[in-house]
Amino acid sequence: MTSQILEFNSMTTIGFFGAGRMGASLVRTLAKSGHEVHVWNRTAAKAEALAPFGVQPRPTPEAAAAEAEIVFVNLLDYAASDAQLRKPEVTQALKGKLLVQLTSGSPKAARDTGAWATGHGIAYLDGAIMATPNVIGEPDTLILFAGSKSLYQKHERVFVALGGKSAFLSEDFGAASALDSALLGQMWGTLFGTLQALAINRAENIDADAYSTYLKLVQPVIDGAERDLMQRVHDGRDRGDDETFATIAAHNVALQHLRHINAERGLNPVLADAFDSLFTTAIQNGHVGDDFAILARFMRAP
Ligand code: FVH
Repeated sequence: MTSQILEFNSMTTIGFFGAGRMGASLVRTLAKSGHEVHVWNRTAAKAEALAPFGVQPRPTPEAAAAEAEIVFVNLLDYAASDAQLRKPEVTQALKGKLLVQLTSGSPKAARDTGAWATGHGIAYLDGAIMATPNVIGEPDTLILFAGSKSLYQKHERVFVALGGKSAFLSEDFGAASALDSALLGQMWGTLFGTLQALAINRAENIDADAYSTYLKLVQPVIDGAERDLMQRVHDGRDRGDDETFATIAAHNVALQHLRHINAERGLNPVLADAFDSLFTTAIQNGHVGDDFAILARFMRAP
């Protein structure tokens, strides 16, 4: 009985702005975890569609926040979010509560919203969802948080229910979005590289299964080069040395082959040309014999 009372007491009344693809998944998961969830969505029908999951639709954001201890926001972007949060009646309804921003945005937008919330007596956590709606609530799902550490710890059960690997990063409001941006940069690098490979496969009639087979064989080499690059940039060992796998000169020669096949086959040159511009800059700055890691210097702010 005691644990049931504790369980009941640990249930939280939650306000939620947004019932899109991600918002609806988050809301259903919170309700399934036993929390009372009051949801508002610009298109009311999407909030009402969540009622069968034990969720209570509310006609306005301030109504969704009124009885809540924690208020989540998951709207399309910060413009949509700010337009709601900064309505006087919504700001008033949020005072004294914890606002958890799960809308994607830049580190600056997160810091600006954190400063705004703090200035209006609203506690703030900024979150970055490193997952798609279908895996919300799974044990391996990762959501990054930054902001009020004490309130993250107080409500950790709520956040871990949304993603079992959820983690608190820092009291810097922008930290979750910054790490999200870095990880997205890594993801898009891989996905855009895949697009270039698939374009060549199609032009040269390379069988998809064959390509996958050989990619698996080469993947350890790619992973090893990535580890070496990260370590070298971390250590500052970006000049050519005896352990350098391939110099800028060697990489650049190989890249020209890629540019030639793009030209010969009429493939979109945009990615290879972007890589070429970095190599050209490095070479023009006297780094033809240096390690690939030297390119990190040309990605940073001058
Ligand atoms: N979907 C995903 O996999 C990614 C995973 C990582 C995190 N993102 C971020 O989550 C935010 C919402 O993304 P979404 O996929 O749920 O997007 P939609 O299904 O389009 O839902 C958008 C909601 O935002 C509402 N909305 C849009 N514009 C406004 C506005 N001007 N005023 C008020 N609300 C607005 C929209 O309302 P409605 O169209 O239903 O009336 C939806 O509730 C996003 O930041 C992703 O980057 C998801």
